[in-house]
Amino acid sequence: MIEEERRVDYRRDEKRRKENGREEERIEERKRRYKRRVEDRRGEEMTKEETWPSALSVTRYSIAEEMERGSVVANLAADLGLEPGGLAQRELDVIIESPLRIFNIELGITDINDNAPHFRRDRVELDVSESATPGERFSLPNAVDPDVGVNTIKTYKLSVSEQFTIEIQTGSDGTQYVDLVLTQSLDREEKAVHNLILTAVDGGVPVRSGTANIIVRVQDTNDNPPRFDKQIYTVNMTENSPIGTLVMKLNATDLDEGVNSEIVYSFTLYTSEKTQDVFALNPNTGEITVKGTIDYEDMKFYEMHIEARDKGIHPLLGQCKVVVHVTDMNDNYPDITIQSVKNTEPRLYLTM
Ligand SMILES: [Ca+2]
Ligand SMILES: [Ca+2]
Ligand SMILES: [Ca+2]
Ligand SMILES: [Ca+2]
Repeated sequence: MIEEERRVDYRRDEKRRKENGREEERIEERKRRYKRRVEDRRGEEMTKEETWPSALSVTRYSIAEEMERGSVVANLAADLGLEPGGLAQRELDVIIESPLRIFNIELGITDINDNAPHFRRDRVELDVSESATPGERFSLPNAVDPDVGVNTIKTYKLSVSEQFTIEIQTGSDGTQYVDLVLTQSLDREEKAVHNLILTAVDGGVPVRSGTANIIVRVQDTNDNPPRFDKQIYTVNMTENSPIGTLVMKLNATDLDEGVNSEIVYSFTLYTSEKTQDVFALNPNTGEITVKGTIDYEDMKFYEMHIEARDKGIHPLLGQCKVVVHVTDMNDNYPDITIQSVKNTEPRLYLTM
C-alpha cells in the first residue's frame, strides 16, 4: 500500500520535473529569439513605424519606482479589450527607450472569480403529465459564467424534492447539460405544482452561484372515477306526489380536473322501465324528480340504479342505488277514486 503511494509520488515528481524542463527550454528559446531580433535591429535607425508596422496601438504605463509589491499597475484586460477567456497567457513586448532595448515578457494572468453563474431564463415552466413514469427526463436550461478554469461553473444542485432529481451530462466541448429526472410518480390531485430551485455553482473561492425557478405544472389525467358519498340512498315519498316534485339531488364528486371531472348521470339497465316512467333523472344536475304517478297500491318501493360517468377520453364511472319507499296517504280513511277506463263504459269504482 505504502509502496504503491511512493510509486505514485515518484511518477508525479518525474512528470513535474519534465514539465519544468520543457518550460525552461521554452524560456531559453524565447530569450535566443529576442536576442537575435535586438541584434538585427541594432545600428539601424529605428522609428516606431518601422519597428512595429503592425502595432495599431501602443499601450503605455508609467510606473513609479519603488512601488509597493502587489500594487495594481493597470487593468490590462480592460485596456486591451480582452475577454477573460483569452487572458490565460499573453506575450508582451516591452520597449525601453534610450538606450533602446526590447524585452519579451510573458504575463500569466490569473482570473479572479468576479462573475456568478447566471441563467438566461430565471423562471422555467414545465408541463409534466400526471401519468409520466419514473425515469422520464426533461431538459433544463444551463447557466453561464464568463470566468475561466475553476472559476466557471462546476456543478448544479436541485432543491430537495421527493419526485425529482437532476442529472448532469457533459458535452464534447465541456458544456454541462442538466436534465430533470422524475424519480417518483406524480399525483396532480395531491400536488398540482412543484416549485423547484436549480442552482449553478462555480468552483471559485469564494463560491458564487446563480439560481433559476423551475415550476413543474402537473397535467391532469383521468385517474379518478366519480364517487357517490353513499352506495345506497333511501328516500320516503308520499304517494300521489305532484309531478315535478324533487325526490333528491345526487352529487357525485370526481377529483380530476376539467372534463375528466365533469359528470353525466344515467339510469343503468338494472332500473326497470316502470321505475323510469315514474322518475326522471337530470343527466347534468343529478336531480331525481317525479314524472309519473306514484301509487302505493301499485308499488310499495322503487329501486333506481344510477351511474355517474365522467367525460374523460377513457371515461370512468361510479354507481349508487336510490330506494324510494312509498308511504300510503290513506291508511285509515276510505277514499273514493273515479277512474276512466278507455274503450269501456264509464264505471264508478269505490275503493277502501
Ligand atoms: Ca465565476
Ligand atoms: Ca392522480
Ligand atoms: Ca375522473
Ligand atoms: Ca387526475
